[in-house]
Amino acid sequence: MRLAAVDLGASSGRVMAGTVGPGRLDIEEVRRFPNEPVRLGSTLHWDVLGLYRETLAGIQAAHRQGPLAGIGVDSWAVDYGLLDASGMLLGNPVHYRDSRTDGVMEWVSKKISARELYDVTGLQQLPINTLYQLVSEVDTLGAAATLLMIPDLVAYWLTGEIGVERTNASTTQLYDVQAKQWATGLAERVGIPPRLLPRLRDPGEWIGTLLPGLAEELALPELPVLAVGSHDTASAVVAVPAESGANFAYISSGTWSLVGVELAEPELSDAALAANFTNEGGVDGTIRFLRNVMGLWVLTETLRTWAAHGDPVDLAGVLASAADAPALAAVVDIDAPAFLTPGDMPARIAQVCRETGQRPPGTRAEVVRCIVDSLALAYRRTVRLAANLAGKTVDVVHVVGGGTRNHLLCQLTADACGVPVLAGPVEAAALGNVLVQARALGADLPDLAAMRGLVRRTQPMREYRPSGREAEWVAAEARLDLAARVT
Ligand code: LFR
Repeated sequence: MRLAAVDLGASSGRVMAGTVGPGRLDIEEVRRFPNEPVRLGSTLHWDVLGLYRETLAGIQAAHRQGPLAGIGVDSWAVDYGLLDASGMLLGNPVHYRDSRTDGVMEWVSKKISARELYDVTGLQQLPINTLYQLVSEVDTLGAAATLLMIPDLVAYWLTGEIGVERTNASTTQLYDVQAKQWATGLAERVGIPPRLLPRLRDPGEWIGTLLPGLAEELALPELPVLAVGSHDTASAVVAVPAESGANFAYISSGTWSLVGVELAEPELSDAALAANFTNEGGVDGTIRFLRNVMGLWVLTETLRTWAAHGDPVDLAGVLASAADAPALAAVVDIDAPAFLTPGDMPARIAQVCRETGQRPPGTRAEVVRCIVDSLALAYRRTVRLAANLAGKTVDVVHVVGGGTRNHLLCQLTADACGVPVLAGPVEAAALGNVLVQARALGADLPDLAAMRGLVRRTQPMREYRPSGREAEWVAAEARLDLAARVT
């Protein structure tokens, strides 16, 4: 059966066509498009209508290449659109990197303690969380009738059906991770009207069929639209090709790097709260116990800065030179708030190096090496923390997503973590999306183990073995700890 996966990432979107059959799983890219934010006045927006237009064109092209049995939509998390009572979009969705949430986390923490928020939602504290975004616009919520997360908004435009899928709801910090319902009590206490929070959907649920007018306009049949793990990370984790019973950690590596382990129940200990680990909802009721590491965003924003200064560099070339640059010469805390917002990353890296008593990287290759070393160091810490906090052993780290193309980063991840890295598949989110649709339409994929087995048997993977330079990573980590104490 052939299925369309609409996978909208923070840097690019794509429509992929997947074919699933007994022992068969193929995925091909039908349409890829950039996802470029638009600054309007002082506010950073998503171009959500542009994404919708590209989505339609992608679905249409996918069906022309071979009849589709279903469509599933996943995207980055935490962002949303608001509808009025007549179902019209109220305003253009705002980008989670917009500065409207500055100071909001602190304001909310005076009303609801971090401990209480964590007890209910299990979520890590990040200024990007939906909760903080909604509080930042609380005065404008009066006109809103319904909140839809980005994939739910696209599904609504496709089908006319309203609802929010659970894996993405779990990233809002307005979802009760144990009761598996909206945390309406928390919402009310910060002025968010609970009426905004619509009915929840499970991955695999039938959302509806393409609206007749839309189907006609696109010359398509009224195809079914199915709920998938609509949070891209939830879909990506479905497609982690782990062996049944393996002790694995995963890194879903893209704009962000989501680093953690899979659990059956949320882990809400004081230590997990202090380490700022999140308990996001996964497909089939699993918990994604992980931390957001700043990810390839810092690298792409660095390349963007150089290009904006009229001096573009080629990624493959600069990574090759970075591989030859001195290892661990300068390392930064890649998760520092300084790296969250758009801007001149090389200047910020230099600044952080100076503040922490290190010589800033000089050449471009050194800047890139600093970023890649710092990412690998963050992976080392996070994988170990996840294992310790969850009482698990990690024997292998699975890296999935676009970051698997970065061989230097994969090798350094194996070196830093001290265990083998298995890298692939690249298009994990789209594969997870397709697999959940296929199951909903009757494919014999009863559980995550079956889906992962199929990915393992059909998709390319590359292994990286640690090169045994543990002492250098221990020393770099100690340097970072020391620097954190100085600043
Ligand atoms: C990855 C991701 C992360 C989420 C971040 C912001 O694409 O979905 O899981 O924390 O984007 O939405």
